[in-house]
Amino acid sequence: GQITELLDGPSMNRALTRIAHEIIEKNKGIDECILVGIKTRGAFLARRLAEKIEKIEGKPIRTGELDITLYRDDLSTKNANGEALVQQVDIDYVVTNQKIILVDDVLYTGRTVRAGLDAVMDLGRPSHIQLAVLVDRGHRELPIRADYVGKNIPTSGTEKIVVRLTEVDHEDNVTLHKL
Ligand code: 3GP
Ligand code: 5GP
Ligand code: MG
Repeated sequence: GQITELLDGPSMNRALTRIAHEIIEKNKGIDECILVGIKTRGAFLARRLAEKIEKIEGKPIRTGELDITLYRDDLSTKNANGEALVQQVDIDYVVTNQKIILVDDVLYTGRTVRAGLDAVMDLGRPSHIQLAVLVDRGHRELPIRADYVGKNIPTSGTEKIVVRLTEVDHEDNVTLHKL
């Protein structure tokens, strides 16, 4: 099918730079913040945000990772009828009274994020949980929204967003694929 480029490498980098600034501004600094990336690509995005935030603030920010797998019969079906399952929690800090910022590449039904919220809240009582995504493609099935969005991309159920990151895909871009 037809492929459209939505973000090239420089545009992606600018969006992440903006989100890094927004995170610092909204939280009045980053002392109580922990960035938690959802594998695979969300974890790389969390590391990129951490690098930018550290450069801006001149001090380190804590990071962690969650591995959440979505069980779906068919990723291309119109209805996202799968359930998200937390496979691994890699957060080496006390979360109680801290601000957790979940990071994912694409926000769609919200079921992955819901599983992420559960996993974090199982560890303690964060003061806040926020969400940063590179792409919000709409079609939420749960009352979940992102606090920081790289780009809003209204999609149909038959379209697919492909996020490529140099860490795993040897290039940075976001493309829309009409199936
Ligand atoms: P990523 O998080 O490394 O980008 O969820 C595991 C992987 O499967 C994700 O990889 C994501 O790209 C892909 N995936 C999961 N659900 C969907 C979906 O509804 N549409 C598309 N296109 N990819 C999905
Ligand atoms: P959810 O439907 O739970 O919001 O998204 C499920 C998972 O699949 C999330 O990790 C999300 O990043 C990913 N995902 C959902 N839709 C797409 C898509 O169109 N493209 C890509 N690359 N990932 C997607
Ligand atoms: Mg993802």
